[in-house]
Amino acid sequence: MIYTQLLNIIAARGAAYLILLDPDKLPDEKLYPFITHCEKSGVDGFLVGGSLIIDGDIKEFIEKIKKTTKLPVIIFPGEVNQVCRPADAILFLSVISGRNPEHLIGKHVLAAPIIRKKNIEPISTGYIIVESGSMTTAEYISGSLPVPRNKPEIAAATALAGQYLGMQLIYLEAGSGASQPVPNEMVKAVSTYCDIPVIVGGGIKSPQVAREKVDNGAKIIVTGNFFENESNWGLIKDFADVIHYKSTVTV
Ligand code: 1GP
Repeated sequence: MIYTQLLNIIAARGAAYLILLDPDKLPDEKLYPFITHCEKSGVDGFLVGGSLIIDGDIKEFIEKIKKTTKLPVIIFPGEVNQVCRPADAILFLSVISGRNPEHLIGKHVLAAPIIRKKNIEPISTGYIIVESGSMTTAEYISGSLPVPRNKPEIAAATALAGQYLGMQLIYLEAGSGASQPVPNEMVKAVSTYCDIPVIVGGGIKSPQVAREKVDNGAKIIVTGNFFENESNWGLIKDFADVIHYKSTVTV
């Protein structure tokens, strides 16, 4: 089970590191070397998907990734048509920061039978979109208001409600390519108020910032955009090392 695997990594290494792969932005000639580099650098798994995919064929993309690596591939869905094998798991996301019923339950009703039929592990995730400067694709596409970035108490209450509804993870999302990541105070408020692991992603562009999120209680860090620039690939290991602050322990 991928969820258990993530919990084991968190217990052994302090926190886990996932990289988001965008089918629109990784052509084959970059995909294979990138995945191999991630694997060697200590990345724990991949998220695939996003709020908007223009060109990429997600099924074909996941097949290629699975042929290259044994690391888990987890769908990070923006739409029901992104549910496909051979992904290992799917973040079964509810946009609990918003009040748009389609993203709270509507899409889920359509996706659930497909997830069951394809035998993909669903990981129930409360998705909290956080204000990060200008409007992000996640905000726009989900048609929902983000949590104001200076209101950690709203994020904490929302996350706790997600936990009480039975969710397994909370995802604090600043949005892909956000100019500012989720504030440390908010990561701390949510992490101390809830008992379920907190994922933090969006706009994280340095190992130092990733480490700040972990120091404030994040249990999973996600980066995406930053590695679209190949000259940043050398930093993947630095990210993995600071996130795995208990890295002397072997999993
Ligand atoms: C987006 O949290 C992820 O959903 C990653 O964001 O692309 O800004 O790293 P970035």
